[in-house]
Parts: sequence; structure tokens; C-alpha cells
Amino acid sequence: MKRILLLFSAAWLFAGRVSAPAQETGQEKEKRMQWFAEAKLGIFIHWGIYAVKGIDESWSFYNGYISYDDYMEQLSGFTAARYDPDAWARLIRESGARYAVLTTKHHDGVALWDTGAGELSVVKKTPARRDLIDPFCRALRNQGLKVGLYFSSLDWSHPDYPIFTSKEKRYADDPVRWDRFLAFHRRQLEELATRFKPDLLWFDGDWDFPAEKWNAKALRDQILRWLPSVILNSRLNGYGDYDTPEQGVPILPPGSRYWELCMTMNDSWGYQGNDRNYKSPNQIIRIFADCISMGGNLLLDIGPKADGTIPEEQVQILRALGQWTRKHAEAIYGTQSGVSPYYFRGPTTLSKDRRTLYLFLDSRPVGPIVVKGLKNKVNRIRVVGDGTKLSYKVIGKQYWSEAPGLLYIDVPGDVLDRQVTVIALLLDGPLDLFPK
Ligand code: JFZ
Repeated sequence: MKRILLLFSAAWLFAGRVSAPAQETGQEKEKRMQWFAEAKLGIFIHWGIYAVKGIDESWSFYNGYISYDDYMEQLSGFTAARYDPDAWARLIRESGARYAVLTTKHHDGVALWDTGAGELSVVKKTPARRDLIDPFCRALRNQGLKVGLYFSSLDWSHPDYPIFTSKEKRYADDPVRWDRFLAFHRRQLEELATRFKPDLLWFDGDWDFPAEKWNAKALRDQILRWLPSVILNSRLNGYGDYDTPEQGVPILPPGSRYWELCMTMNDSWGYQGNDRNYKSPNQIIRIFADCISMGGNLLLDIGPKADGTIPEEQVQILRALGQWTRKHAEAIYGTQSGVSPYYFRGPTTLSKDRRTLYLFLDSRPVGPIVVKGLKNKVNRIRVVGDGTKLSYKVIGKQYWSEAPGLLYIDVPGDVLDRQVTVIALLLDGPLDLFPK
């Protein structure tokens, strides 16, 4: 009897395992996250009717900088007349990014695909008059890039969403209306998941309500049934797969195994012609090096114009980034976080086999650079993407102490990259640091 019971409960447990994707093992998650962890660079794309006037995406009417009606007048100017998703995908690939994330619907509620849930889409309400998401997904896949779709959970246009603007609420407590909204929300997500089969869903706008009210856990489980290998960002009330650092470029390593910094090139997510406050390629590359040094990704944002063209400044930045990522590919893709700044005062990454340590030099050294606490013997040091071998020596090693000496590396001026130079240290075995 006992035996039968045991068998029974084992079968029940097993069945539970199979149907509930939330119970995946650490190893299974690692496998699902693998492409993301190796990709390092993604391109974020904020494209919507806000590009027509070049104003803040959604927030401009929420904050009362423009009336809702005037904001929505932009619908008539959103043409997508020169939208060339293949050209986008080629440029994204050229930048060195391995994935891209496009806004399918921002907080303003305007869907960029032909949604059957509601009327508010570029297909029904703008001169673009067509789905813009499917050709985007195809173009990315043709270039071997992973497809990410951004989706705002909150929808300030929907008649059943409790909040309209910062000053105007639709209702406070009305379970019938909220359930209607949730059904709409679920339906739009089902469309995105089943029609476009994204590799990544980038949620936003969960902050008005707690996880229970959004049904976040059930939603996550449902999405993983539609798309068993999809990756979810963290803005699903914590039911995501990776972290999104909140205060810009992290100072300290965020501590989570998977994370992604999303960042604008200037000070706007969407296209704003007046905003010329662009970060330089050098600044962006240094921030990118910082991210990968701490084991994260950078999701760098562009904002196409209403006709679908990418502003020239943004094209130039992506090209400059591409020059650098191509030259330094081995120090970027598939690597892991490097050593702490106690060992080397700059960003570092480590090859998958942990036998090559990459040092990122973001300024011109006045003397030799130094690595401390390296117990390994160094077999060779070379400049990445350049081929030059560098001379080095260890000083201060005491025969009676386990502490390694200081490794000094000569870096002559003529091997320096015009952005960030990368030095590869080929070690005699997996990285071994002192103390430890
Ligand atoms: C959100 C949006 O409101 C914004 O318009 C843009 O799309 C951006 C990518 O995402 O803004 C946020 C939301 C949360 C944080 C930062 C910006 N956060 O948690 O740090």
C-alpha cells in the first residue's frame, strides 16, 4: 500500500514538473539564458507616433506637456514611408549587437501590429496602414539576430485602465473593469507571442500595481507555455529572468547573474530632433566595456523618425561601435566578468575557458600597466585585433611567499586603439588569483 502511494505521488510530482515551466532547474535556466549571456550588446528601438512631433514618448501627455488630443494627432503623421527593416537589421548587425528590442506598444497604447484586441494601432489609425512588427522580426532573423519585443503593460489609452494621466484617474476600484483590462492585456500578449515568436519579451510599465493584481506569476507561466525558451526582462513585477539596473551605469557589480543596462544615446528614447546631446562613441564604448566587465549586457537605444529612417547621428554611432566590436570580438562575445579593480584598474573580461584575461585600457598609460595578484604564469601577452606581442615582467616576487609579484606590461603608443585598447593575457591555466 505504501509503495503504491509512493508511486502515485512520484507520478504526480513528475507531472507537475513537466507542466510547470516555473520549476525549471538552474541548469535549464542557464541553457535558456545562454544566447543572452553571450550576446553582450543589444539595440533598443523606440519607434512610435511620438516621433512625429519629436516629443517624449507617452509621458508628454501623461505629464500634461501636451493635451491627449494633440498627442494623438500625431497618428496622422506616422507614415513609415521609408521603413526598411532590412537596412535596420544590417546596421544593427554592423554595430556588433546580437539582438534588438522594438517597442510594439508604448504607454500611449498605440500598437505597431495589427492587433485584434482594440482599435488603436498604426494599421488602423495611421497612414502607415500596415503591421510593422512582422517584417522587423524577419529582417532580424535573416541577419542572425535575436528578436526582442518591448510591451508596455500599462496602457493610458485603454478605457479600462485605471489611470489616464498624472492628474486624471478613470476609476479606483472596479474589479469588472480591471478584469476586462487584464483580458485585453493577455490577448495582446498572446498575439505577440504566437504571431511573432520573439526570443525575448521586454516588459515595461508594471509599477502602478503589485504582482498579484497583474497576475504576474500566472502570466509568466502562460508565456512560457506559448514560448518555452523565451527570455523575460525584470519589469514584470520581478517575475523576469534578468535585472535592469535602475540608476544608470552601475558603479558596483549588480550582483545578479544576468543583467542588462538600457541606455539612450542622447537624452531621449524616441526620436527628438532637438536633442543633440549625444554621448560620444568613446563614452559609449567605455560604458559598454564597464557592463561586460561586470557580467552584464548593454541595450543601447535608437529612435527612428516617423518615416522609419534612423537619424544620421545614430547611424554614425552604431558604425563607430561596429568598428570597435569587430576588432575586439574575442574579448566581448561569450566572455564572462573579469577580475575586480583591486587586481587591475580598468574593465576586464575572461574567456569561456578562463585561460585568457582581457584588459581594457581606456586611456593612454604613462608607464607600464600593472596586474596584481595573478598566481598564474603568463604564457603570452598580445594586443587584441592588432597581433602585436607585448613584453612584460614580474617584479617583487618572494621565494618564501605565496603572494605573486606584480605583473608589469609595456604598452607602446603605436598599438593603442583610438577608442579602447584591449590586451589579452594568455595564462598557463584557468585564472588563479591571490589570495584565495
Ligand atoms: C520606461 C519608460 O517609461 C520609458 O518611456 C522608456 O520606454 C524606458 C525604456 O522605460 O522608463 C523607465 C522605467 C523604469 C526605469 C527606468 C525607466 N527604472 O526602473 O529604472
